[in-house]
Amino acid sequence: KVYENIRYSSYNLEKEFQKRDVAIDTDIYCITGEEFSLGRDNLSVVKELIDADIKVIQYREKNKSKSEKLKECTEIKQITDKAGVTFIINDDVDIAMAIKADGIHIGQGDMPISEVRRLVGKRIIGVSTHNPDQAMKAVRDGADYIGVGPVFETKTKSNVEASAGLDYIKWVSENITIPYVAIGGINEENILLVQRNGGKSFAMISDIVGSKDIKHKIKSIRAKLNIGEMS
Ligand code: 3NM
Repeated sequence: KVYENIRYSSYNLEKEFQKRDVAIDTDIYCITGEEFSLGRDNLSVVKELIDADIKVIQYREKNKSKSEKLKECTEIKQITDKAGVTFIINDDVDIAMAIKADGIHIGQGDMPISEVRRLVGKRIIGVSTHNPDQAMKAVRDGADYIGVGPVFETKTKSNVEASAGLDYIKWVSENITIPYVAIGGINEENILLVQRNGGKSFAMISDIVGSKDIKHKIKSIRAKLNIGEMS
């Protein structure tokens, strides 16, 4: 897939969108997933992430009840607040509001962005996108940042779209003016490839929460990213 010639490439987004100051610029954006966490619960994983100096954490749980999620998010919010870490909730706008989360992340099938904005006010809104059309629409509709993926094949998300590949992240890096986060199948082995194709922030689940030593994993990913920046 080559997106270079598509009609949007000369589209001037700045005219339509006033860039917001978003606390989302980070190197590694960690997402929870208890079923991949080697028996550890989300709370202890979050503590390890904070200990490893992760600055943005998203709570994502597809198999828990609303009340379980609310309880967990309430506890996590106390820790992230103390640590000055940005805490984003996946999908559940009501939980995000109840715990005063920093932001909400929604997918393509969820509520329209305008409706979410009406509910969450100035909180961060992130939107998953899988192609340039969706990226352009999310920007026009007022997303604060977009997810860009799946870059590679992933087993973590069910019903995931076919992988969007490195061309899509490259297109976003050249055409989109709001923060963006690469996602989907990213790991320590392939992260440099994503960086070389325009990736700046990298959202990861399984390679991080699924590693025995989370702190060590993050340290070695960061070492790779630093080398990539220098070369
Ligand atoms: N969203 P892992 S891919 C939650 O493309 C999610 O929007 C995706 O998990 C998207 O790092 C994905 O284990 C799963 O591949 C990411």
